[in-house]
Amino acid sequence: QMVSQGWKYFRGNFYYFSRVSKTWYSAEQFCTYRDSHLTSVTSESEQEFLYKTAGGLIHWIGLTKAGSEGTWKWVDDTPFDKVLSRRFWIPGEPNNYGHNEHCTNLKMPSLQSWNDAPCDTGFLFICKRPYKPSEP
Ligand code: 2F8
Ligand code: CA
Repeated sequence: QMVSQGWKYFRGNFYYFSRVSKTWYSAEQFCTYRDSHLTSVTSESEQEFLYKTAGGLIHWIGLTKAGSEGTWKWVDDTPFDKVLSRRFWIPGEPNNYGHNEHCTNLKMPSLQSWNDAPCDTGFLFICKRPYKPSEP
């Protein structure tokens, strides 16, 4: 029996908090190799779980800009809820600092914790994998 070593369970998903830094895309590749994606955030309780478990360290999440209009998109294809998400940005973010911030990390130990940052910067990261019970 495989027991998802290093993955933490929360409300129907397993989460992996890395101990090494990677660029955003390299982190996403690490996740997909393990049947997961950089995490989406779809509720206040999930956001609370993530920032508390992150322990005050900056972690990439799965939010990146896509298309010519540069709209935010979850890499796991969860629809992006702009209204819900508004409360999760750090006040003043996203600011596209230096016109080169197209990826998002969880920066502060707070419900208002998201910052947009350059995708090529190395940070810790969080993968999320749905819990799928195996057939009997
Ligand atoms: O003041 C907020 C600002 O702080 C940094 O830029 C000086 C962050 N840069 C990185 O994390 C690389 C900005 O993203 C952030 O908006
Ligand atoms: Ca920023």
